[in-house]
Amino acid sequence: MQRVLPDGVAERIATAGRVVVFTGAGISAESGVPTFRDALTGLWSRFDAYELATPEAFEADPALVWGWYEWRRAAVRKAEPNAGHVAAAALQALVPGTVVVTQNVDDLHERAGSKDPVHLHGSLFAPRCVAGHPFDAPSGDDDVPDDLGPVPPPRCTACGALVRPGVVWFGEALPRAAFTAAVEAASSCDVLLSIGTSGVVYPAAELPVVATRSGATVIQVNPDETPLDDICDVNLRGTAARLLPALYA
Ligand code: BV8
Repeated sequence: MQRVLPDGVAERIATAGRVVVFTGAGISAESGVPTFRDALTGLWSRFDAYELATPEAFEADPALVWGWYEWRRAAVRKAEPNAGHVAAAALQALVPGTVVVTQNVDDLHERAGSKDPVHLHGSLFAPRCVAGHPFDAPSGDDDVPDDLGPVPPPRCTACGALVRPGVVWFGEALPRAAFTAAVEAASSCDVLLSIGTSGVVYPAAELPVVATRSGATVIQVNPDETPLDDICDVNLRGTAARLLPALYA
């Protein structure tokens, strides 16, 4: 596999002791999981993800929002990790000081073998009731139809309250421990790889800035331009599944 990095940067990565792999929805795109902005096809195409992923939307129409997340969760269950996820896990094995920090709510990093990925925005697989009690999501949802629509959310078996997706919605605080761990990793790493994120959602999008201010080399992998282009040392135009494995070739 041909090398994709300028020489100086290739050495920087090869000698890095601490690496952060910071990922967004783009790393799961080649697994067939729609990116966040594209997570609205078919019946969902008339909605805006930024409006559905809010407490207000869930309060206004719990079945609509719960149905969207069930549809997304089923899509993730049918997907497999791609070469990008596998490369992130391989990097952790090669460089033990590597931390995967993801904005994604899928479990593809885990299924590719990444150890303890930091989930800044929660998970599709950790529903809880609005009072905070964990809820065991039914595992047999592989037969969810592709055109799933609104579905009334279940009720908590402990308190009877509505069950909600275990994700961080817009206007909700990120899990303190996760964000603290992510900032700590970004501020003490030698290299931060920003993979498949549009870099528009905060405070997650601050992490590459934290890294570069701390003297790390920041490398972006994305087919498109993003607001992060200007703060990255290297912008690799291409997909995660193709370029991430090549970083260590
Ligand atoms: C909060 C879970 C405060 C739900 C998500 C400044 C500071 C702090 C907050 C703000 C701020 N400015 C604005 C805000 C408010 C807001 C925000 O950021 N708004 C944006 C729209 C401007 N932030 C919040 O509300 C956050 N909370 O600040 O709380 C607070 C504090 C105390 C007490 C109370 C409140 C919460 C933000 C989290 C929202 N939840 N996800 C769900 O998934 O449904 S965010 C969601 O959108 C994703 O998780 C992801 O983070 C984001 C989308 O970004 P990407 O992952 O990048 O995906 P996207 O589709 O956009 O882009 C994909 C990219 O991949 C593209 O660039 C594409 O080119 C590329 N790509 C495509 N294919 C490939 C590829 N790349 C590589 N390979 C490929 N094959």
